[in-house]
Amino acid sequence: MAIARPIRMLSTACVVIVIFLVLQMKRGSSVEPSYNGMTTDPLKELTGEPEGYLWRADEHDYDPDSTSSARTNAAIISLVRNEELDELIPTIRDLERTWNSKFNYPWIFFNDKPFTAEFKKRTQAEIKAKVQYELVPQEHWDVPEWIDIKHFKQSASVLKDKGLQYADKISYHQMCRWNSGMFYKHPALEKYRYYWRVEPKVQFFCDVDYDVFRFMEDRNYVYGFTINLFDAPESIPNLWPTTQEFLAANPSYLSDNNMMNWLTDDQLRPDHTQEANGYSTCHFWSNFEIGDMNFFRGEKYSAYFDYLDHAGGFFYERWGDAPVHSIGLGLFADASQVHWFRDIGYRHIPYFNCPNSPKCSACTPGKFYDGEPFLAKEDCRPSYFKHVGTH
Ligand SMILES: Nc1nc2c(ncn2[C@@H]2O[C@H](COP(=O)(O)OP(=O)(O)OP(=O)(O)O)[C@@H](O)[C@H]2O)c(=O)[nH]1
Ligand SMILES: [Mg+2]
Repeated sequence: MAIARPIRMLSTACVVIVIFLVLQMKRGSSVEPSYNGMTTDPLKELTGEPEGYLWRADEHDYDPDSTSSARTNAAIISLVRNEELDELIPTIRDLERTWNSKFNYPWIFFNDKPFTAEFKKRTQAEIKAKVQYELVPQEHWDVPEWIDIKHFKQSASVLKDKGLQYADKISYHQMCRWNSGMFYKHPALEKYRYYWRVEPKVQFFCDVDYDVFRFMEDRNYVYGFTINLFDAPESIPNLWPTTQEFLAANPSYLSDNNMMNWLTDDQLRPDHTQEANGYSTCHFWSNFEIGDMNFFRGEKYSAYFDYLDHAGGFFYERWGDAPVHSIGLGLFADASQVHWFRDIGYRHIPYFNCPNSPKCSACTPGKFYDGEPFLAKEDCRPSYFKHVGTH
């Protein structure tokens, strides 16, 4: 039976439209991966332990009370408020269960106010290793005398109107400054080299069966991260211009194998790079850090922090310790000395680092965020992997 001509024409048109749409979809999906170099998320691939020699608790002495243990000079550190105790306890349990109950590194808690007896009692009950409670010296916490409080209040109110979280909370600015350039000067940390920073409410998902501090030391790593993110450009408009002034005055500080291409990438989120005056805003999310304090105590980072501190942006803007640490590392460290701990399952709301590994449970491999879909674009790993690598 012959098909009527109009029906034949309509069918042909439908086929042409379908072919056109399929071709368009294919084109769209091939554009993004060609930039980001992340056609598949490495966290979806099976992840094992890092290569090379690893120090294990069943092969060395990690007894909490041993005076000749295999522990290197390192501590777990946490700046925390008394009122965050209930949120801190599950975090301590997570890290003790997945890692520290095997290696028994000391925990050191820091606070700008004295810890309560309840805080000490309940935290101590969760930890076999030694625990210390330290007050932050006033001269490390107080707003420096060169900061004009009236100017701070005016700028904070402008930033708050722009919707910048915590902009008008002075203690948040003090905390960011302390984490940027003060924590490693605390007398209780003087004798230590490596630290693992922990915040209340974060979660750990994977068994880690090697001594991560020895791992850092053996490979001469200066910094380890889990999550790589974009920042709010409105919090740091003058951070990059101020950094450039510092670099112009100290050109020899720039590492030969630096991460400048990651710091200044203007392809993944051009609007961010423009708003932050040349800085991509990409950073290591510093609520998780495993680092070598000798890097921060060194001449280059120390001079950089002092320069930033006197420029006033910790108060007149809302410079965070994450971009400040990251820029310092990106400029002064060797890129090969920074390590992505892909095997440490981690969450600070709303982002994850969740590897595909039999050692992990209770997180979804490769899932980056929990919440609204717009959060997906905060992931800066495509730029980091492209410019620096996945090591
Ligand atoms: N002792 C003390 N600790 C603080 C203060 N402000 C922040 N902290 C701690 O500093 C760390 C970072 O503060 P958060 O409030 O978590 O900041 P954030 O991670 O940017 O914000 P959230 O997304 O709300 O978690 C946490 O470990 C806090 O417990 C403070 O004024 N005093
Ligand atoms: Mg936090």
